[in-house]
Amino acid sequence: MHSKLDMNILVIHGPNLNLLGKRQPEIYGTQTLDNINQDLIQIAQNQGVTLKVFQSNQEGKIVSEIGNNIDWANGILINPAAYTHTSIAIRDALSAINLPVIEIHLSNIYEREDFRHHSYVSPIAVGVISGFGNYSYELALNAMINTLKK
Ligand code: CA2
Repeated sequence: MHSKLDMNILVIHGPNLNLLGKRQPEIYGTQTLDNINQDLIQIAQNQGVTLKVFQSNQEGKIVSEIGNNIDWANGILINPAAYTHTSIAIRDALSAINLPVIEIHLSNIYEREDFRHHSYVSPIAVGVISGFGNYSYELALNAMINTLKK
């Protein structure tokens, strides 16, 4: 039995992450997005936390999902994928809702191409977790729960 923490966390996966486990396993691992989501839901349930999970390949849909959860979410975990490096719109949506955000990457974006070294999201995030494969998500969820407990 676990007491309810009364925390709602929105998890957003950006473009192409639906391909996880199906393409380029040497970079992104063999776990599918469904596996990752199931693990997160399990951890959340054990701690009495409610998760909502969303994936889109479209920038505007991600912007809308952020805005639509303004009254529901207490925190946001986001792997913006390639939009990390391009999207002022996603950064603005995250700033506008004024909730703690943790940016997640499966790969270590700093050991990769130069264009991946800049993130529009990092300056407005409470923290960034990059380079631990699917474990990056688990670390981020625990970090968010810890942040919201304070
Ligand atoms: O390391 C990460 O999590 C990234 O956010 C992944 C993005 C990339 O653009 C970022 O620079 C770093 C790419 C996600 C694409 O995911 C795929 C998964 C399987 C097969 C192909 C792409």
